Amino acid sequence: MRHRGAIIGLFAWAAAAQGAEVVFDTPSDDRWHYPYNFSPGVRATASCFGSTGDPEYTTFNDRDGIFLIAWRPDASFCGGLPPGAYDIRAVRVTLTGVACATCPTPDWIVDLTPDPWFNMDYPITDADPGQPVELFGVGFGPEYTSSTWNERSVYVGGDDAGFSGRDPFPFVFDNQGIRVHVEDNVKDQFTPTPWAVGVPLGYSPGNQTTPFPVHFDVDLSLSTERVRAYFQQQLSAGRIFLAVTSLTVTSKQAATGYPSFFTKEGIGLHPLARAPRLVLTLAASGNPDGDADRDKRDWGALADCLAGPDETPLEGGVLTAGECLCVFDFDEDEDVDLQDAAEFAVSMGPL
Ligand SMILES: [Ca+2]
Ligand SMILES: [Ca+2]
Ligand SMILES: [Ca+2]
Ligand SMILES: [Ca+2]
Repeated sequence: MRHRGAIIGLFAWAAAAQGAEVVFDTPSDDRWHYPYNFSPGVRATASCFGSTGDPEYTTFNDRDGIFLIAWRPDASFCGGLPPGAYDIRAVRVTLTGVACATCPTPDWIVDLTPDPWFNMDYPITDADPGQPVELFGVGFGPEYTSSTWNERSVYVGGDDAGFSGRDPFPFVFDNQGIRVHVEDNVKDQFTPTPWAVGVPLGYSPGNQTTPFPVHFDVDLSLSTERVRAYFQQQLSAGRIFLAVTSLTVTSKQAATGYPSFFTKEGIGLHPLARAPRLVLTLAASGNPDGDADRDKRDWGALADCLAGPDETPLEGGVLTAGECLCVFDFDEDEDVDLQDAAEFAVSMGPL
């Protein structure tokens, strides 16, 4: 508990530190990560399904249809600071489910709870109908790195010619912080905890003629806060990667029965088609150097930002105006002024 003493009566502190929403409404890269996607990166939709419902498909990845998405912070945002400079309070991804008057009506079954791996092994014995749409982090290697991969990159993963892990691959952290592939979690006999499960809004299976949103609210506390740290690191590195997958049981030629989403190239196919959206809720960290404290060094950076109430923060210090707002606008009124400085002063010390 911070002690704000007499200062608290002067300002509207109650509004502070909830965090401001930063919206990324168009990915830099979005791609259906599937062996038979012959137009990688430019395809208008991406679907998510598994391959474990058919014993013939032993060389395919269990999570066969994967939607890979990445967003880049633009110049107006404070990307590129040290990871610890970002106080991330919430992360929401919204995908738009494909539906239209003329295409096959989506009829995948909504299941909001992960199914144990042994229920999804052949023959399927899933007690609750449907399989959840799950969101995970994205790891790279051995072919690609987070710098070299883009939405047009050549597919790496299992197909009818042979088995291999995906690259990029969806992952969860283990207890040591190692990134563990989840695309073959049935073969590997474990049940990963997704970072988020997709919750569709206004979706009526088998009777849906308009696109609909599917929200994924990330549990940042998972793996002892390593999931939150992942987002901090990706903001710092300049591209935020996520994978949406499912073990949805389907047959080879099925036209529906599994979730399918618009990519950014799908905008225009329907008036309600939307690109994958990422919304970060960021609070002022007061810690531009990203270490474990708010100290005099951070104070020096704040002093360089100070421009007075309702003014754009000053350039010329160690931070740009956008970075000043990102790190020091405690009361979220789009300036860095003495109110913010007072908030910083009462919160100095170890984080
Ligand atoms: Ca794309
Ligand atoms: Ca189920
Ligand atoms: Ca610091
Ligand atoms: Ca302010």
